[in-house]
Amino acid sequence: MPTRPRSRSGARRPSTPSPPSEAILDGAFHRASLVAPHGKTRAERNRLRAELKVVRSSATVVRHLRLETRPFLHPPLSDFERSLVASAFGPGTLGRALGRIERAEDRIRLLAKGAERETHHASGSESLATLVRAFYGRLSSFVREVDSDLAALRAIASFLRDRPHLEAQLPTVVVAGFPNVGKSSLVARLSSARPKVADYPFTTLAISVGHADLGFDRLQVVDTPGVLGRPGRANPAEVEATTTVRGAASVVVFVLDPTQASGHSLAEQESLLDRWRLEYPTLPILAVETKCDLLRTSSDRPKVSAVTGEGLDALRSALRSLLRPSSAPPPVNETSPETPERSTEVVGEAPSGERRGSRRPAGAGKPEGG
Ligand SMILES: Nc1nc2c(ncn2[C@@H]2O[C@H](COP(=O)(O)OP(=O)(O)OP(=O)(O)O)[C@@H](O)[C@H]2O)c(=O)[nH]1
Ligand SMILES: [Mg+2]
Repeated sequence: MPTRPRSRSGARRPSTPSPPSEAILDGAFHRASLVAPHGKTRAERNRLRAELKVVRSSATVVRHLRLETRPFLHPPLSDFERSLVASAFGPGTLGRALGRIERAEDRIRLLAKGAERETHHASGSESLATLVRAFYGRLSSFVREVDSDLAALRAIASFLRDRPHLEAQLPTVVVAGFPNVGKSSLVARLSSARPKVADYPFTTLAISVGHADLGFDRLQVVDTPGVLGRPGRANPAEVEATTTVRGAASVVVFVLDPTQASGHSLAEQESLLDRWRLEYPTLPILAVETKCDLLRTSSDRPKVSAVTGEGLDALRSALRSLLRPSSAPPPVNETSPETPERSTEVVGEAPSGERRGSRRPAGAGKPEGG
């Protein structure tokens, strides 16, 4: 079995991953080495071999580069996915990497065309071999030049694989708030999602989605990492949560924990809520107090408990009235028609007749081109 290299002190060295270009070039040169040209004379076969090596190696490289860019282009990322990528990897990172790889493909095609032409004029096996060697050298440097872009694309692809794909046409409820307040517990109660629940902050580090049926339509319920609301000091999980609130929510359920078991005072949590209302004036934000099995305040906010299930029907009903298009018939399974309970905490409700989930919230910032 191969063993890892050891340093002089005998300790195992951590193996550094090989650059993406290495495997791409190895594969291309291997395929090119298998060419078996047919020709009447040896000179003819030599010339054809050189030509086929140029064609086959360049085509293999271009095909590999295409495979790396394909997940981002066919189908294209949604606006929300682009904004998630931009906030995690820096604005423009994805666009720059895709552009540079596309340019590398063009340069490789041109280079191959030129080398292929030259094989028609070269005479003698020695000069053909020199020509192919020179071509391989330039091909290698073109691919190596985009190594960092290929690595960036792979990191972004892996990031997106770990994130749910949100369906743009479905209404989306984003559950947000401070860390450890009970967001994931509530998402598990409201939807098919089963996120991890634990008594420490930042249990949730990435968004996840569950589905629910409000009687008239399917609904996406998104769990988010906690947000501490420290301006300019947000960690990546917090950035992901605010990007989701801004870019994917039809309605935000802002979870407040009045018990302070989360480690944060109610005033602290309310100040973030007030800030979001100012920042996203057209986004409906439904503030909900959770853990009402432990503490019930005198506020007029909806109260819920993810432990006993208390208040969940009223919460569903509030969401239904926020999300249901005014023209839609009442749900068939509803025994008594519910009067829309407008909480005093709900702001920026969608204009009547407009289904918020069918488009990006008007208050959402334009996603940064990734
Ligand atoms: N008594 C009671 N405990 C709750 C309730 N909701 C959540 N908890 C508890 O609060 C703790 C945090 O719950 P989570 O759902 O993980 O909280 P979170 O906001 O998702 O936490 P992060 O992902 O870390 O931000 C866990 O110990 C839960 O069991 C509730 O309604 N009542
Ligand atoms: Mg959580």
